[in-house]
Amino acid sequence: MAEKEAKSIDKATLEMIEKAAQDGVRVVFDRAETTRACPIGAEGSCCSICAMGPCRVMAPKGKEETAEERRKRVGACRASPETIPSRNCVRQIATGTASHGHPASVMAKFLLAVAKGEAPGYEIKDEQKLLQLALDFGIKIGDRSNEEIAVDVGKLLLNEFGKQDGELLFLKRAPLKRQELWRKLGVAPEGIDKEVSEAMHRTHMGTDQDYQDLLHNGTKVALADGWGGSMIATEIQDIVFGTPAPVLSQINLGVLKEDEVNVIIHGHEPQLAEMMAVVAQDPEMIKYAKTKGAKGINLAGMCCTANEMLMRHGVPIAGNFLQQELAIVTGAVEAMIVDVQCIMQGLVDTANCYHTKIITTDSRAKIQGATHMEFDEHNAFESAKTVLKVAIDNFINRGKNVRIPKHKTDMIAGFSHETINYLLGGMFRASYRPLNDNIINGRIRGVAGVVGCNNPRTPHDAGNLAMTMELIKNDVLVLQTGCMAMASGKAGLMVPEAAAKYAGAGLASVCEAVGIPPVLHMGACIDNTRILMAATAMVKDGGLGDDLSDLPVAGAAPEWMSEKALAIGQYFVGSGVFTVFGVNWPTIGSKEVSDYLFKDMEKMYGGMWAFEPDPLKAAHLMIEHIDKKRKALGLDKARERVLYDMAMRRELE
Ligand code: XCC
Repeated sequence: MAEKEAKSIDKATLEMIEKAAQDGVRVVFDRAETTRACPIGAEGSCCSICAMGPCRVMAPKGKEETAEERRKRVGACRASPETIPSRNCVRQIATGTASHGHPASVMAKFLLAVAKGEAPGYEIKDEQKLLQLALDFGIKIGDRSNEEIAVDVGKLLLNEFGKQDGELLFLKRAPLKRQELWRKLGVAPEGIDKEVSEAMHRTHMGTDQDYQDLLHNGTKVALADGWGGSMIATEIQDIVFGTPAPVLSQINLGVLKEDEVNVIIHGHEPQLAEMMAVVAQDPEMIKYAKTKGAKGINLAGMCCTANEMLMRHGVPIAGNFLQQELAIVTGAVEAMIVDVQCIMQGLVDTANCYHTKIITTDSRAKIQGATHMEFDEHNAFESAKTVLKVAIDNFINRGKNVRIPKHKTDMIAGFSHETINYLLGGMFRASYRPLNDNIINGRIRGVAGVVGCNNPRTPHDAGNLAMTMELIKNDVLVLQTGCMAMASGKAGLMVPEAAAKYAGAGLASVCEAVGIPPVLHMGACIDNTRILMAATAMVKDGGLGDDLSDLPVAGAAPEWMSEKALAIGQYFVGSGVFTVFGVNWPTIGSKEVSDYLFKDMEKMYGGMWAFEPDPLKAAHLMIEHIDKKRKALGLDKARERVLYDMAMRRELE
């Protein structure tokens, strides 16, 4: 039992790990035991960039290295133990940037298709956001239709990917001081695809061989993600699907239903998911499901698609990254519909043990053994219907070996930075002023973005939750996205009542006054840009310095696994935010490289990395950083006072 508990802290997950074992099904938790992480690769000391290698350059453990040993510890080309992990790390950042950027370019084309009437069934939902972008970009509004304006906006955004010079348009959204710093340091990205391509070239054998220069370029490519690809995707999705507003739903495997057709949408691109949400409610489809003996159609999400559907439609979430196979183990899932990223190949093996159909829908992501049914956004309604029919037809094949865990929790999602603005200041005086004021008076100590994945090398959800609880207990307001947000949702931290239960007195008093949870769900991983925008709004509102690096804020990904997380972390660091990762650190094999990232970067960017696998210690590193920033702003006294001043608390009640 103890060993099983070590795999997860989530009861539904543990129950399904047990069922998988009973059913003789191997899932990610089992594979992580038999396929151990390679210790050389894990510390970044393996170079497989050319066929002279792979070359391994690990430092000797537990003894001093002699000068002679150090001299010989290099690749065949003489690549140094600093160049190798830096090069690997920059490649990972570039992949992460591409993984947000390529879907974002598809999204820009999608906006054009919607605007030109070539994607029936979709429309422009957030006119205000479209017009604001047009204004920002100097696009004529006049008496032109939304569609005409959207064509110009779409073209301009699509151009951001292939651009070879100039500067990314959204850099201008950052505080002025930050923009100037990026220009001075030469890391202001020019084009999203250009930066990815340049990073791949620089990391080719025999090109950039100065680890500092490599990592400097890593920042530039990461900024092309945060202030480029990801931001573009978020903005377009809001325009076409609507900007999220708070919505109540439920999370965990208990959202699956015994008597309905269960369909899980898993992946990252919301175009199909949006249409599935419509089609699943179509009376004709529900009637069809009834002819197969089901009471209805139950749609649920997994990973980032889940976040998208939750915050815009209130569609429940079945689980986060490490629960994808376990959803199938319930025996109650008729189809899992997947697109791109974070889809484990193990899904097919697991599905073969039950009746579930794995349906791939994206031309860029096929899986051997799965059924491929390409989604056509130009004929979205029919496409979605065809896929859904396959799921409904499969209901009659559901076997007797069904066990759905009872566990599910209420959660509120949909805190876009615009919504936070309204909630804090009210519709007619929307502003971040109340947040800044409460930071200044010390009721809120600071703000943390705690984001990222699950990783089977560390107990599922445990680090995510321990860190979040520690932060809110210490009056730090926590903003979350991705699979991390789901860990908090499952634990009941995303309802307003959680403030009184788990948050420190100062934070709880503000949450109670505004009616928000102490942990705010801000969306999918691309929506980390909403956190950048919230932080920028705090700077612009005044009183907390004049750059992002002045703010009492910090970032973390305690259970990260994806290269996208590294890109996100690097764009936070490059934007001036102290960022701490858990599990493993890709350059830990080199003290020089790690020192550069953990210490020297602060001198350049005002933000730096830290690696701390203990989530409580990591939370305290973040709190220390927040306190350091408070002190620099002269706010340390305010916080000392607020702890004792009951009159100040009563003021709010
Ligand atoms: Fe990580 Fe992004 Fe994937 Fe979940 S889904 S495992 S990247 S948190 Ni986005």
